[in-house]
Amino acid sequence: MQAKDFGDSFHWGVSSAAYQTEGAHNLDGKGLSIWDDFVRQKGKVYQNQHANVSCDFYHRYPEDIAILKTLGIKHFRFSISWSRIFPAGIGKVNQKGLDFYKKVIETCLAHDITPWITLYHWDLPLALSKRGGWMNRDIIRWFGEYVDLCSRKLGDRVKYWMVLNEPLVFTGAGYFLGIHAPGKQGLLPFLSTVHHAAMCQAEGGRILKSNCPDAEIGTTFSCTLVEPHQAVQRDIEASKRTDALLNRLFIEPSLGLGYPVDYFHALRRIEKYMRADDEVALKFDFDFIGLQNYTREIIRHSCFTPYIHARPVGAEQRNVPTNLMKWEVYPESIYQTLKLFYQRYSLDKIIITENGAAFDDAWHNGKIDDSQRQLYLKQYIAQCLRAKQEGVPLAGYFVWTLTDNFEWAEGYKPPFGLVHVDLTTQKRTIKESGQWYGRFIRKVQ
Ligand code: GCO
Repeated sequence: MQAKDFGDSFHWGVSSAAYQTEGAHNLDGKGLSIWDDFVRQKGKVYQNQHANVSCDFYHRYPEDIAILKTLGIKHFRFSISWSRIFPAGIGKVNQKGLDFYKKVIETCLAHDITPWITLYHWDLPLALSKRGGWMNRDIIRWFGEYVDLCSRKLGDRVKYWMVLNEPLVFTGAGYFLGIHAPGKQGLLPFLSTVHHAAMCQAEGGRILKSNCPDAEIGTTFSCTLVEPHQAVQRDIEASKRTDALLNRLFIEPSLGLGYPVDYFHALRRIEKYMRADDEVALKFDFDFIGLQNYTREIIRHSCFTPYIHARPVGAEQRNVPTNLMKWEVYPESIYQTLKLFYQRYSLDKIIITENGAAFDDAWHNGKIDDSQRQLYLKQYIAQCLRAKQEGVPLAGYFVWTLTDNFEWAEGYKPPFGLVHVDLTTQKRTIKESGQWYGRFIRKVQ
């Protein structure tokens, strides 16, 4: 396999996110986000770690972008921190925050690197969370103000935009399970946030399109190959419900198909939050769909799991290869997922906006020999090629992630980066996987 098999116009990149990398959590007028607050609560994050400094992308972006240049990575996906732009979520703009993103964009462009911006990667302004956050329908207006400002101020230089990052994860982990910020739990907080996030997904798309008519507007979804544990009716039904939750919940309303309530009955209660014209307002015709795939789940029926009556059979129980997140390493999952999304929805353009893995990295003679990550990437990329050769309109692939960074509730324990960061000295060391990825993609460019 060679990168040129994907074609000359294929976008090879890396992805990152503001809260996970920037640090500078309270500098230059930035307001706090729900993650700044969540990490202060004891016991929420592995060893009570936080991202107040993290890998200090806020000050070290020139160095990190220079690494992209050295490796020949021409596409860089990063997110904007809403509370750096609007410290209180709405109202007064923090010019220094805006200037920071302008500088990051300028630095990318000066190095011939294309910036891809995600508007929301989970760091809601704390001030808005205090007013109900995603549970409050007013968020459609608040988010609209934020998207409008970013696209007007930065739109002349940015061609690729994504509205939300993995809405299922921030609603599910943040408002149902309570394991991510803001730590809310229950079906009703979850359903209200799902509906408001789905409304913002479409509304954000419309605002971007109207302010930047020449830009390509996308949004991203986490997606997981779901397979039944055994070929018995109960497990098959359980895996359909899980698929509805993991893979269909946010894309289907945007395509005008509504929420997948037939497969997952508890979702019917979402109607409580819907108003007369919402079904139409939920639709938006995205220019591309970002898919983020890491693994597959094997699902069995379970009477004890509320609402969904399904539970995963963990990778460890199945004796299959795993990474540090305990996720199964199963390269075919990305192929199957690409095929599934394409066949189900006839999408015109798909980008793999994230794929990658956390492994224990070993130092050898001053180098980080992360052959497992390198192998993982090679195998997953080969499965992407297989899907592309079978007609899936795959136009890009982004590795999660450039530098080791703050992995949410897992803290710094699982490193996903192509570049190691010593958090004490902030020294960057390109891992063998990063060198390999660079060599691999430079062959076409
Ligand atoms: C997500 C996010 C990233 C993660 C990555 C590894 O998918 O959770 O987009 O922020 O760090 O996926 O878990």
